[in-house]
Amino acid sequence: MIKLHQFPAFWGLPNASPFCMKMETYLRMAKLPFEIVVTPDPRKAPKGKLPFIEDNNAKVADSALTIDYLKQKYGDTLDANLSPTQKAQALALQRLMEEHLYWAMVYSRWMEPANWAVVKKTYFSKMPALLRGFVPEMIRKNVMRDLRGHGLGRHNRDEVYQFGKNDITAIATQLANQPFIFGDQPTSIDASAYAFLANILDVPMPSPLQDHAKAQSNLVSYCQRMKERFYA
Ligand SMILES: N[C@@H](CCC(=O)N[C@@H](CS)C(=O)NCC(=O)O)C(=O)O
Repeated sequence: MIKLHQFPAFWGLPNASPFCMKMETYLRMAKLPFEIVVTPDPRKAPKGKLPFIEDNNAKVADSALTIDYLKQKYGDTLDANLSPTQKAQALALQRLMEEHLYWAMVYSRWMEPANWAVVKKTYFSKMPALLRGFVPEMIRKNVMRDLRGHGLGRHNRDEVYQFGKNDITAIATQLANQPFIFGDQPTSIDASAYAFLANILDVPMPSPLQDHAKAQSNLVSYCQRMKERFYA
């Protein structure tokens, strides 16, 4: 059976890491049997990030590479009917969410003082008290470094959120009034879209990103639809 290694779940979400939630959602959507291995420390993962899977003797890291692997090994029921244009659009949307919107979300969690207090209390609650005294701040410094390295962290607060809000608007525009990103049937890009949107909408960390996502009623009902269909 496939083992999905991912962070512990918080806040009633399948996972507070959008990449882990994307992976779990994909496995559920593709109806592949799997079990979850809660792995709080990403340093033990093959590429130092979560999620990764174990499938018999293979370890596969990175959600996109894992989905490619699963499609090759177990077939591609979700995306088989997408046209080449839709596949190109899916890739562009995936990059928008995973390589750009993600960082605005990271900013909202780790840089906003009130949200950082929530993150600190939640993510590190199981850590021994001695380590809790300094490890969270150390990790926060690394996140700040990564935000700067990515480039989004060099902008001011308003600019970061404007970039993120534009991304959310683009997803809402693509979805329009369809049930799923490409129409009546869910495809693998819905695993990403649901994971990233729910991680903005359904977290106890207010931000202009969350306000903007809440104002897009099609995105709110989309998340509800995905939840009912794949996490009932
Ligand atoms: N490209 C990777 C990204 C995974 C990723 O960024 N995971 C984050 C959690 S959302 C992580 O493990 N961060 C830990 C770290 O950077 O130390 C994927 O698609 O799986």
